[in-house]
Amino acid sequence: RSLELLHEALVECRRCDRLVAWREEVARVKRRAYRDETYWGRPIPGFGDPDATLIIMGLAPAAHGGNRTGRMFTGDRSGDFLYAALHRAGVASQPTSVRRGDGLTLTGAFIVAPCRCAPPENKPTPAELASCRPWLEAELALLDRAHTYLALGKTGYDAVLTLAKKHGNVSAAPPFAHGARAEIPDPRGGGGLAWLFGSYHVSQQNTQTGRLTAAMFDEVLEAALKRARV
Ligand code: DU
Ligand code: SF4
Repeated sequence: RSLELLHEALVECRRCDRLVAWREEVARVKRRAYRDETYWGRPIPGFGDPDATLIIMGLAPAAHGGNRTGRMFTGDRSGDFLYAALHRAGVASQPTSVRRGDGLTLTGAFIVAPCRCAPPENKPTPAELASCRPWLEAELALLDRAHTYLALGKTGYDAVLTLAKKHGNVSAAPPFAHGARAEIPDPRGGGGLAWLFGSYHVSQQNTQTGRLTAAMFDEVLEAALKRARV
């Protein structure tokens, strides 16, 4: 219920001028293949199991993916790759994520991002990430059981460390790499510890080039899930 209230407020956010302009322009111009659809064109709430112990930290919505469908990683190649893996691991109820209302649910995992509006070239600025951070903190604060983080890419990895740093020392954490892992101060506060795992992002740029294979991703996901299920 409180997550729903947070999401109702989030989708009204217009704090970042550049991103508001971009998300709305993309929604107006559209991609030819989707021209008969009404794009979401707004901030994207987190998605998944409110009782999750595993938090999957992405980057930002894709212009014609989340920004079109209104759900994290839904309706694009990144999502095809991610949800197929989550389904193999027993986390996602379906291997595909096409649109909101398609019946997909997650068990044990919740997907968030440090930037909630589609940015030009998939690159939010540091100022935009800072503007969006309170939304992330507010959402994590409502995910009571979260204690393990799987970051997709360096921006997500650093976003987790930025939160953790408010609650303790993160200097022992390795820099982002595929397969990097660290025990860190709980990014939600409270004085406990959490685990952070890093993976290359599931973007087409990585998955189409073989930089990130399904086997590589499954391995990191399994390691994170094993820790999340402790
Ligand atoms: O209808 P609801 O229980 O408020 O769930 C909202 C939303 O979250 C729905 O799209 C399913 C998803 N979800 C999930 O993925 N896993 C859960 O355990 C509970 C809800
Ligand atoms: Fe608001 Fe975040 Fe979107 Fe900026 S990126 S407009 S802070 S929801």
